[in-house]
Amino acid sequence: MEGTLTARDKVGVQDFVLLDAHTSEAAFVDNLRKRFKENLIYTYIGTLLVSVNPYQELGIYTVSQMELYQGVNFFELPPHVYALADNAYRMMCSELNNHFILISGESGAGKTEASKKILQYYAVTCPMTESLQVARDRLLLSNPVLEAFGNAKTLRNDNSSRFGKYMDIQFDLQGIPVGGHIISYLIEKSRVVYQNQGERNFHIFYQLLAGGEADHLASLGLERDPQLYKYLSQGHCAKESSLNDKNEWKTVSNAFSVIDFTEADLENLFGIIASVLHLGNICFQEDDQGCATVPDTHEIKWIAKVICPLTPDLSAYARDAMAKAVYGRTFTWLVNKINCSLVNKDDTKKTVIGLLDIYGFEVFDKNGFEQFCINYCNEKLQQLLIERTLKAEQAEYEMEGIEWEPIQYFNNKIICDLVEERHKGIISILDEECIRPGPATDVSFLEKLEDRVGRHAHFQTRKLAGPKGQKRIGWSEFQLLHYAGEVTYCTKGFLEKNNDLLYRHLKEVLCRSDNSILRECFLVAELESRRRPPTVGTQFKNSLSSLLEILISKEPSYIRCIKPNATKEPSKFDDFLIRHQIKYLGLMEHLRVRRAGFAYRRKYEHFLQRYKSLCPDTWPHWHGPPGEGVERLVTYIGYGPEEYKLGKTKIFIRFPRTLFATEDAFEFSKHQLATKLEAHWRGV
Ligand code: AD9
Ligand code: MG
Repeated sequence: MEGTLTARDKVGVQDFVLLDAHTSEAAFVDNLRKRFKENLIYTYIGTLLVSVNPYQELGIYTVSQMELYQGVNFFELPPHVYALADNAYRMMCSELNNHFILISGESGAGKTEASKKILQYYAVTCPMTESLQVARDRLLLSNPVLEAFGNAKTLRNDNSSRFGKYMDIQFDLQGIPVGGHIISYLIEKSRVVYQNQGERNFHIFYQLLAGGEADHLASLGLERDPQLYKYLSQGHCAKESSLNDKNEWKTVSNAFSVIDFTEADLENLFGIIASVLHLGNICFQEDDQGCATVPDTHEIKWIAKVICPLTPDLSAYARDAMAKAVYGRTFTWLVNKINCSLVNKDDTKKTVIGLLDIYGFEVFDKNGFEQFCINYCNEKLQQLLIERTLKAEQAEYEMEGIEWEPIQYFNNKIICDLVEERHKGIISILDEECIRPGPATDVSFLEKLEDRVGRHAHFQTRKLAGPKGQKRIGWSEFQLLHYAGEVTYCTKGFLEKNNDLLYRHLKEVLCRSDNSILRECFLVAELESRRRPPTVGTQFKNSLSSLLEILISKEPSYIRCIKPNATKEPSKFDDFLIRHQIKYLGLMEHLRVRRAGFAYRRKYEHFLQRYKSLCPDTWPHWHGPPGEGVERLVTYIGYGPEEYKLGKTKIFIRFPRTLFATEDAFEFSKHQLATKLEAHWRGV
C-alpha cells in the first residue's frame, strides 16, 4: 500500500476528481505540478482533458502510441489527447451522431498543436480506402496553408494563430474520413500593416521571400530581404532564427499542389501577397496644396495608379486600409478555396467531428477592439460549456433514474447580454455610434456607454467607478467584469475598426483588377448596393451565434490547454501564471460541477472489468448480469450505502475518496507494480 501512496505523491492523480472532496486551488495546482515534473502533461477532470504545454518533444505522439489508444476505453490508459479523440470517434461510430472537440486556452497554451495531433490521430488510425486517401491528405495539408496565411510570430507564441478556426471532419458510415469543411473567424487584419516590437507579419510573406525561386520573386518585383519592406520590418525581427521560413515554404508549396490549386490561382495569390508588400512601401509627400504625392513611383507600377486629393496622413491611412482589406478578403477566399477541395460530393449520410481551435481569453496591458471581440467569444463558449455540462449531468441522472441536487454556478449569460443584446448591448451601442450622422468619436461612444449601460453590475468607467476602479481605469477606457476577471478596454480605434471602411474609389480599383481573386473578393455588386454592410462587431456576433448553433447540436468533448510559463521554456512551472489560467478556464468550477451529484460514474461492464480481481465472486469471470456483479463487488469491498448508487447501466460513486480507495486496492493488488515502486522508494 505504501508503495502506491508514494507513487501518487510523486506523480499525482490522473483525474482531478480523485483528489480529496474539498479540493483547493492549491491542491489542484500541486497535482498539475507533480505530473508536469514527470512529463505527464495530460490530466482529466472526468471526461474533460487538461493539457499543459511541455515546450519540448515528449515522444508521446508516435504511431505505436496511437495504436495503443485505439479502441481502448477512456479511463483504462493514462490521460492522452488520443484517448479523447478516440472516445469521440468511437461514440460517433457507434451512435451515428455528431461530435465536437472544443480546445481552449490562452495564446501559446497548445491549442493548435492539440488540434493537429487529433487530426493526425484520425489520419493514421481511421480505416481508409485508396480512393479516399486524397481527401485525407487534403484535410491534413489544409493546415500548413492556413497557418502560413493566418499565423504569425507574436511575443507569446512563435506560431500564433491570428484567426479562429472551426473544422468539421466528415466521416462516412464506415468511419472513413471522407471530407471536411472549415470556418474561419475574425482574422487579425491590423497585423498586415503594423506589428509590435518583437512580432512579425503573417508567415507567408517571409516564407515567399526566403523560399521563392529567384525568377518568381523577380516576376513579382520582390527582393529577398524582408527588411526592405515596411510591412515586414516594424517589429524588428523579420529574420527570426527560431523559424525556418525556407523549409516552411517547401511544405506550403507542396500542400498547395495537393489541395487542388491551379497555376493561375497561385500566380494570382502571390501577385496579391507581393502587391501588399509594394503597397506598404509607398510613401507620401505633401504638395503645395497640401495634397499627397508619391515621390517614388517604383512601387506604384507593381500595383495600380493611386492618385487622390488626400493629405499624406489620410493617404497613408487609405493605403493601410486597402492592404488590410485585400489581405483579409484574400484569406477568406483561401478558406473557401480549400473548402471546395475538401467537399465530398457523394451525398450518403455522414457524421462529423468538429474541431474548434479558437483564441483564448486575452488580457494585455492595452486591450482594444480585437480583445473585446475575443473575450466576448470566450464568454459565449464558457456559457456553452457550463450549460452543456450541467445539462448533460442532469440528463444522465434522469436517464439512469438517479436523484441529485443541482449546484449553484455563475451563469455568465448576464455578461453575454451586456455585450450582444439587441438595441441595448455594447455592440448595438457601438453600431449606433458608427452610423449616426454627426461627429461620432471614441469619446462620444464612451459617453453613450456610460449613459446606457453605466449601471450594469459588470461594467465600469472611471466616471462611474467606485474607489477601486478609479485607480485603474483611464479616461478613455471602460472595464468589463468578465467571468474570467476584469479587463480594461481602451475605446481608441473601436469606431474605426467596427466600421472597417474602405474608400470607394479604392474599392472601384479593386473591383476592376486584372487579378481574378481580387475581382472575386471585391464584387461590383457591393459598389452598387445601397445597403451598408454589417459592422465588424455585428458580423462577429452573427458568426458566433451560428457557431453556437453548430455546436449545440453536437456531443461535446473539451480540452483546456494551460501555458506553464511566459518564456516558452520546458520544465518551468510558473505557479502564478497557472493559477490564473485555472481560474479563468473555470477548471475549479468544472470540477465542482462534475462532483455535484456524483464524482464518478462508470458503465457496469467497465467497472467490473477493472476491479473484478478485488472480489472472489467476480474473479476471474462473472457470468451473471454486470449490474449484479458490481453490487456483489462493492458490497464485498465495503462500500457504504451513502457512497454509491446503482443506475440502469452505470454505477455512480458519490465521493472521490471511495473510488480513490478502490484504485488503491486495485493498484495494491497489482503486486508487480507495488513491489517495484517500494524497491524504488527504498532506494531513494
Ligand atoms: V495561439 O492562441 O494560436 O497564439 P496556441 O494555438 O494555443 O496559441 P500552439 O499550439 O501554437 O499554441 O503552441 C505553441 C507552441 O508550444 C508550439 O509551437 C510548440 O512549440 C509548443 N507545444 C504546444 N503543444 C505542444 C505539445 N503537446 N508538445 C510539444 C508543444 N510542444
Ligand atoms: Mg493556435
